[in-house]
Amino acid sequence: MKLVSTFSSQAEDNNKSIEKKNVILIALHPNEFPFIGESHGISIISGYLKSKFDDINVYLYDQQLDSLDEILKAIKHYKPSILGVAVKMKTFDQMQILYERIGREIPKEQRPYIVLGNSIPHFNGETILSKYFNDVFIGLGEGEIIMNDLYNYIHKKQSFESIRNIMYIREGRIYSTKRSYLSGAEILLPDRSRTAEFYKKGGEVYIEASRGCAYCGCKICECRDFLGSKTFSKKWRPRTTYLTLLDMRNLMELGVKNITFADEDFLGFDDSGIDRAIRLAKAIISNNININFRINARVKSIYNENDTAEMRIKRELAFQALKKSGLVKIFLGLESGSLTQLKRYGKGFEFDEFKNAYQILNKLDIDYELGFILMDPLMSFTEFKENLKFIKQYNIIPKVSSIYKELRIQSGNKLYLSQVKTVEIKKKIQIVSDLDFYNQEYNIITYADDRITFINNIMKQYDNISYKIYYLFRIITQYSENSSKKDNIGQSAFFEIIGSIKNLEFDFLEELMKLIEIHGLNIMKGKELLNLFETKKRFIFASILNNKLYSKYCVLYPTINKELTDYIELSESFTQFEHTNIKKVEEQKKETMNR
Ligand code: B12
Ligand code: SF4
Repeated sequence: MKLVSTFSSQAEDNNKSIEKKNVILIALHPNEFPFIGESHGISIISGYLKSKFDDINVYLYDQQLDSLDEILKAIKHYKPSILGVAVKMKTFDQMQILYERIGREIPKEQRPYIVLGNSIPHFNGETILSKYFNDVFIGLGEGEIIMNDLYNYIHKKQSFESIRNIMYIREGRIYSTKRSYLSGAEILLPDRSRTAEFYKKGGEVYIEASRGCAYCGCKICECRDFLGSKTFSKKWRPRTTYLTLLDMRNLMELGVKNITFADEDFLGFDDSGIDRAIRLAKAIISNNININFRINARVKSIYNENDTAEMRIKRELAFQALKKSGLVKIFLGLESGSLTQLKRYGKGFEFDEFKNAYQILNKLDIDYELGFILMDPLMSFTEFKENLKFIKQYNIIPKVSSIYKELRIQSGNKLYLSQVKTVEIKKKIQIVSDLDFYNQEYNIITYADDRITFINNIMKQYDNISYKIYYLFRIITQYSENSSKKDNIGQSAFFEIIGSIKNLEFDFLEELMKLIEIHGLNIMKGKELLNLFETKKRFIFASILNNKLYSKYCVLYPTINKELTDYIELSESFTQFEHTNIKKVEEQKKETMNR
């Protein structure tokens, strides 16, 4: 790697005219991302700093609420000593603009120490320092740690060398200090100064009850290198029940009625995690906290085949108690209905465990959404068929978050990537590209099985212009329940809409499967099917727009309306939306298939 050699380190720059007590934290946001939600990372860092330092002033800015001009104005006004930026996935272009404007608009002596944190800097620190910005600090892992130490350093209470979780470049060499993790008790109260603004705009509000994942073993997830750890004791760290409760109480006082636990693994380690969940649920009830909440859980947290009979009962009791205390939905990482694919993903549970978990959730009448990654580049046609069969067998189309979804191989995802590399060498083909830095993904060039490449090419076209609007509906239903309560942004209309889109997608995939079985990789017939299903989809979207099914309930109404109108404008044959036309195409298709 070529390193920059002429660097004047931030750490050696002592002539800054900055306000030592002021700190600004910014969360960048991808352009035109059709969703808003509080950036919990910067809120929790701010809360931590405020509780550690009496004299500190922390100001929160978020591109979802504030323009870049407003953010720059604040930097000029407050002259902070530290500017912490959360460079979340897909925001590196925003970071470049911000950096360039700081360089242009803020005199050198007034420039704060710039710290970049969150996932892009964490996984790409060396590249950022050597190729993009050589005068920033990279915050590794949990940002509370570097921000605490850097603030102490600025106030001459700590040496530069003792700052933890930092990466920086000096005289062409990259240095990084040892990773440190917070204990659960150090997950303090977040700064909720901007929560109400997000909530009022229909944005999602997050909270934590733990950090990390007790399993950290999936080959499609890099949590073991990020907020989790490879070291057993640091993998999963529960927050204190007291602070979780206090946080919820504060949110209730702000008028927030719906929240999502950001925890990757809400229940964590076996017995202790279940006991803790029961304690938390009881405490929520006894403290009269009335907030609906959603959690992420693993299949094994609901049913574990190694459990004793006593433990099995306890698990059910925990979910009953959680439901009683406000749990309205669980996100469950199922990811596949094929045994071999599940193994490749390293999910670490058995299908029998899912079967039991599924029965328990249905019995307890707890709503759930199943994470599902149908397509991965190493998938075989047999696995594809197994997945469709599985979805049908369990009748889970409405529960699967997306029927057609390609695995995203993200930066840092070494375990899955190494499986790809092995197949690439064996088959002498290139399956994935180099890392696409802006998207933070290794793009899939081809699938190992030609039949999957064929299906995927068609599905990509099918998804192409409707992706954004589909994503919007998906995210609205993800953060709501299919209930009749009127204070819920995701009313049943949304579930009906998303249900019909998912059913259509499933039918399409099934038809593609049959086509391949009967006709092989016949491009013409594939296109005919694509046209048919495109027309059906346009019909669904047009009727949503015409009937304004969602307008009464939804704060996201203007966004939905705009996206739908754009889609309709973009789709060429809008004028052919007559239902009769669809029937005609279907009849033609039947004839073709029968020939
Ligand atoms: C909520 C969430 C979302 C929300 C975001 C809402 C919002 N406004 O932030 C939505 C649904 C929009 C979303 C979208 C996506 N997400 Co998301 N998301 C999450 C989730 C479940 C929780 C995030 C959270 O609040 N965590 C809790 C807080 C405390 O952690 P944190 O934000 O990471 O912050 C800590 C550190 O990162 C660091 N830090 C953060 N900011 C800063 C700033 C500074 C200066 C410093 C020093 C440190 C620092 O310190 C913080 C406190 O310790 C995480 C999983 C998880 N549990 O973290 C996935 C996760 C972050 N998402 C992920 C992905 C892949 C995505 C998408 C790319 C998916 C997609 N293709 O659409 C998009 C990207 C869009 C975007 N830029 O936000 C991945 C990232 C993987 C990776 N390699 O980095 C995660 C880790 C899930 C996973 N295990 O795969 N996501
Ligand atoms: S259970 Fe979730 S957080 Fe844990 S390793 Fe698997 S995907 Fe990652």
